[in-house]
Amino acid sequence: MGCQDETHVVVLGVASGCDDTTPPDTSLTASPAPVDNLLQGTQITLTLGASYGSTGDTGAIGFQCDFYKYAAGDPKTWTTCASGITYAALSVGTTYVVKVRAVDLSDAAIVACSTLCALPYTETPDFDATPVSLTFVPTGGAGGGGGAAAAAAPAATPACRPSSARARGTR
Ligand SMILES: [Ca+2]
Ligand SMILES: [Ca+2]
Repeated sequence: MGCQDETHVVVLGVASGCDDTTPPDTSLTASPAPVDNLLQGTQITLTLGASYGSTGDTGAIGFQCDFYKYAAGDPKTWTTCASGITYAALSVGTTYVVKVRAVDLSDAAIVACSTLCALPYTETPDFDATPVSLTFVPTGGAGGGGGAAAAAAPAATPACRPSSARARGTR
């Protein structure tokens, strides 16, 4: 097991440290939630979460998002994002992908070192190596009913017209 805090310790002028090899685990909830990859409407809001599990790590957590059109390929451009982020004005029929990874911000600010920091060392990344990925296609429309409600509305309208026509006709 690695340590949870990469802060260097300096004793008698000699710095030593360790490498936190357990980054936070990412979770994601989308609203509205795509069903069979189909997103109702043209925008999506992501509620992000992260957990260190049972490691006892208390490092501050942040998030990075990689959002792109599937057809364009993954740019692997990770930008800082936060829970509640909304992607709006999406194109109907276009396939989008969003990947999210949690970051141990405390350790990301520190270059980890081995027992002796003077020795060359390649640290384990401080972000979730297995990002959460969500693929979806906006279908347009709005409101809670979706296609079923849209189909029901025209059916109800003709039912009203004959009755109102009869009412006028009898006068
Ligand atoms: Ca940590
Ligand atoms: Ca680090």
